[in-house]
Amino acid sequence: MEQKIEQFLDIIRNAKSVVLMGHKNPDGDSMCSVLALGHLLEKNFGVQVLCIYDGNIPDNLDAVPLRSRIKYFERADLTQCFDVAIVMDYGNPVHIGGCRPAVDNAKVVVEIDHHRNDNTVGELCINDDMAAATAVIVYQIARYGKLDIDSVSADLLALAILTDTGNFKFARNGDSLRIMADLVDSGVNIRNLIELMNNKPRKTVQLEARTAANAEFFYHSRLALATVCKKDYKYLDGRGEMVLSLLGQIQGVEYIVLLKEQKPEQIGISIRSRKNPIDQIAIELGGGGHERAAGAIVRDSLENVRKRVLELFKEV
Ligand SMILES: [Mn+2]
Repeated sequence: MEQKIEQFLDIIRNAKSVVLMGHKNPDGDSMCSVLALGHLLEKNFGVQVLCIYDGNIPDNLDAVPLRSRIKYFERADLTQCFDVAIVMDYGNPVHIGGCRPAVDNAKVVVEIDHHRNDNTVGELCINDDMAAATAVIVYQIARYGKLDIDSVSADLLALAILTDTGNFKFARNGDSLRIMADLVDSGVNIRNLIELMNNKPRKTVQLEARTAANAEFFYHSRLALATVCKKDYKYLDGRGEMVLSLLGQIQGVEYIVLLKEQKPEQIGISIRSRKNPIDQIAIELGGGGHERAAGAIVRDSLENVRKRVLELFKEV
């Protein structure tokens, strides 16, 4: 790891222009890690930095520091040849989406990720699948390189860790907690950061509440199933994590499914489990993910997808 960080810092010392990106439809870790590293590199090395994304940024991230610095890929010139492209928190090359030309045109490609990935795109891969967030690796790079972590980068790293660990529920080891302790000692205010993410439009919160209230329950109420139809889909924030989390708090519910009619005949499915693995169900639907948080997109009617999902859960 240290040798790779050393190599990375060497690459940056020799670079003038750097483009950074995370996965499509960025979450807190993806976007804030990109912005934090971009800011650190700009301030500490004087390189020219461009941060880009594909998809949509959730409303709750609209107020994060430097939010305006990350550009939708179509509004950036990706035909230019960057000295370095840094691909972060992406997991799989398909998740790079429309940002891909920036990777293909770069002289050197570096990746920094905490997903398990057999299909890497970087010549240099600083990957650690035990890290609770990509931001954990960014912090380690900054500390190793003795970079100045100013209050903006500190807030961004803290936001990335808070969101990806679900406020530390998913921390797999003590690293993210130790890093947060350092960040708090350096002036980060966790309460303010969480408050900054309470930033959704009223219609979104009302839709989320209504969707949870209208959920159906199956198989002795072990499965909760909620649906967002097409006319409401635009109000849903991100993947609908709030709805999934609300339903997951119900006593006796083991599995939570959210069906989202993104377009006619295109249904996004998010599946969560409180105990048993459900990634196999997502794979059978043509998707994938983690053991207890997975999803898929199926091109069929809402009614047919609902039937198929219910059929698959019959077995579990
Ligand atoms: Mn992540």
